[in-house]
Amino acid sequence: MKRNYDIDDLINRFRQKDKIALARLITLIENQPDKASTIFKHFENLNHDSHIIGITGSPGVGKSTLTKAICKILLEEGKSIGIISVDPTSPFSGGAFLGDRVRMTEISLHPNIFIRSLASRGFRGGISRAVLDISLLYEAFGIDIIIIETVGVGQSEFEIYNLVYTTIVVMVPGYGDAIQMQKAGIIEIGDIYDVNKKDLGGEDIAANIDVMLDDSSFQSGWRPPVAMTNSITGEGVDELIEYIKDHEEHLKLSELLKEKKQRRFAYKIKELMYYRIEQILGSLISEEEINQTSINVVNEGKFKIYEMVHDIFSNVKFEKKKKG
Ligand SMILES: Nc1nc2c(ncn2[C@@H]2O[C@H](COP(=O)(O)OP(=O)(O)OP(=O)(O)O)[C@@H](O)[C@H]2O)c(=O)[nH]1
Ligand SMILES: [Mg+2]
Repeated sequence: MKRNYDIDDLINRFRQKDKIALARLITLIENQPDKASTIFKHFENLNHDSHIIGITGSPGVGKSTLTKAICKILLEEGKSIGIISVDPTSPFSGGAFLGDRVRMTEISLHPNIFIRSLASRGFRGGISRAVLDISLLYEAFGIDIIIIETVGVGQSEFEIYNLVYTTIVVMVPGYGDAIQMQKAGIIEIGDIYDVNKKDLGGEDIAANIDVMLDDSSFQSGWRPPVAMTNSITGEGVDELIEYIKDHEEHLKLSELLKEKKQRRFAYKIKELMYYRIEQILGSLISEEEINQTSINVVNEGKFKIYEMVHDIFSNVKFEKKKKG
């Protein structure tokens, strides 16, 4: 059943830092994307930036545990944190690790923390859209730090990489050799590398990454550091947080943050444009016309399909208005 919430009432409560209102607004935008512009219009005059961190790595390397450990320290510093977990089996989203999920719930009860999880399937418009919309709402809510957890398989980590300012790549002892990492493209996306589960070793892999980074050049002037953590005991997490802060500072002092912001929104703008183009095309080319063309293709020969599609388009005219 779709519930209708009064948007103005939700926004009022949202402004009073009501977590439930935040949750409802997220759900509203997820289910009814056409409401987004009405909702975001209320925040036009807000000027708050969160620092956005991506934590990525193979399944089971300890991303969620590490996120928890990071949150613990940041909460003590008085920061507010918004987590977005893009991970079907994550403790946050209630996968296999029910025990972890229960522990995470403790953290989620803290007034300064907010957790939202996305199953990687079943989202209208895809994960990256949902992630961007949720982060915008977190930013409007005034959250200091946003952490996005993604499993580093497939395309998603690279997509998410466009949406965050600091990417942490998490690895574990026995991960494999340097060449494998290079092949996986992992060495290009990290701003910080973390070898987690340091209680199980991992000096060798940390050294490998270091050597590899020494061989690379960094136009941005930022040479990614390599941390080692035990996210269960919290060992090394302080240092990791220092690296995060250093990177944030580096982004701010250079022009890089601006670049990253632009990349974040270029992504969204493109997506919204494609959506509009689809709508416009739908209004210019009717289903009937498409059906008729398919009949023609069958009657006149399948090898004409390209020509016929070309003909449809030759009757459509897109024009960009001149300015002024
Ligand atoms: N020994 C050891 N185990 C750890 C450490 N950090 C996490 N673990 C354990 O590793 C397992 C996986 O941890 P998660 O935090 O769920 O890992 P994840 O990367 O979020 O996993 P997915 O979300 O499923 O990809 C859990 O049993 C953790 O308790 C660590 O530093 N040392
Ligand atoms: Mg996880």
